[in-house]
Amino acid sequence: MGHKIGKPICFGSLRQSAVKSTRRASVPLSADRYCSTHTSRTCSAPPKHQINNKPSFVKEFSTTNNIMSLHVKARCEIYPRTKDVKRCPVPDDKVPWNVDFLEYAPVEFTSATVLSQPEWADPVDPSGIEFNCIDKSNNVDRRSYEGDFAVIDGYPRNPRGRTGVTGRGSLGRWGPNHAADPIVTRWKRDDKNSKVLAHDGKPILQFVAVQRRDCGEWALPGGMVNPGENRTATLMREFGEEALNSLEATDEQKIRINKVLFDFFQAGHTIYRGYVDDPRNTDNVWMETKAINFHDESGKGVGAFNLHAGDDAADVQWMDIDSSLKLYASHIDFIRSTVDHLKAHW
Ligand code: RP5
Repeated sequence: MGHKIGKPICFGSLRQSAVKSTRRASVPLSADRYCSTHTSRTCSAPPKHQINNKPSFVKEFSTTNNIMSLHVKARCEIYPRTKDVKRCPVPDDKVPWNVDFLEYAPVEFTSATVLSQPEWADPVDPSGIEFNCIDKSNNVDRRSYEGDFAVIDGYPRNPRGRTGVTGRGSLGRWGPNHAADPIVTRWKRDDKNSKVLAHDGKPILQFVAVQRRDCGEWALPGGMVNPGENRTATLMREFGEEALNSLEATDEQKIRINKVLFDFFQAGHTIYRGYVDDPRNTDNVWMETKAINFHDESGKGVGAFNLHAGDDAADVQWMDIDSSLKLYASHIDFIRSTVDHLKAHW
């Protein structure tokens, strides 16, 4: 969890609709407590049951080592950390851009924090940005794991389809916002240090889960890739800050943590790279990640560390994995693939 988002609170202003094909709202800015661009118009909402009923013709998206279905959390009703930014409902069959949706009238929203242009955010106007390449002027990777994405009148378009919101929401970068997620695992063990087996005879896997401060959901301790940073460095930094509270460690503790993490994070297994079904996504910005599994087979290395929540994490724990888990964004898909990879109980 990298960017400190959702800080209060002032009033924003209207700006041009981010997607030309989207009819622009003409109502004044709502005097809500979010410093944002936030415009809305009535759009004909489909009956609620249509939103989650995936018609059989809807394509499943193939990604590295994984199948991710149509984005769902990126169409959640209320935009995260707002009270009244309501997405225009998008039924499953209207998600792909190549399906006509004439009534589509997305709400436009960019948070106050993003508009204030902190160092991790792009300018309001994306017209000077070159997409689908590495942006050398800022050292920002503007490429997508999904391949080249469309840029309509200067505005990048979400490769997974409509979300019901335009603008940047609470994400800083136009287009892909790159993150890295460490999936740190060990076997659950009993008092005698034997692996604990589930009823199916398979060993139970545990992973390091953090509770996000922004929404209270459990998640992988991932975070945004800083400009110019390689992903291993991001993984180590985020894991150290969120799961080991390295920001508040003494110098001596920091040296020890970094030494163990440096060795441990050398040999990972890539579980996934691609689009994340994150609730902050909009038609113009979206999360992408590389999720890498680091497994402590003996449980004597990182598996023996005492965890301490830090930075954006409210809590941290070694969490047992099974099919009943509910996690932030599409993290459950990454965990499921890790279970398959390590032949663990699900
Ligand atoms: C998710 O958001 C990624 O998978 C990653 O875990 C996280 C990065 O965002 P922050 O936690 O930095 O807000 O989409």
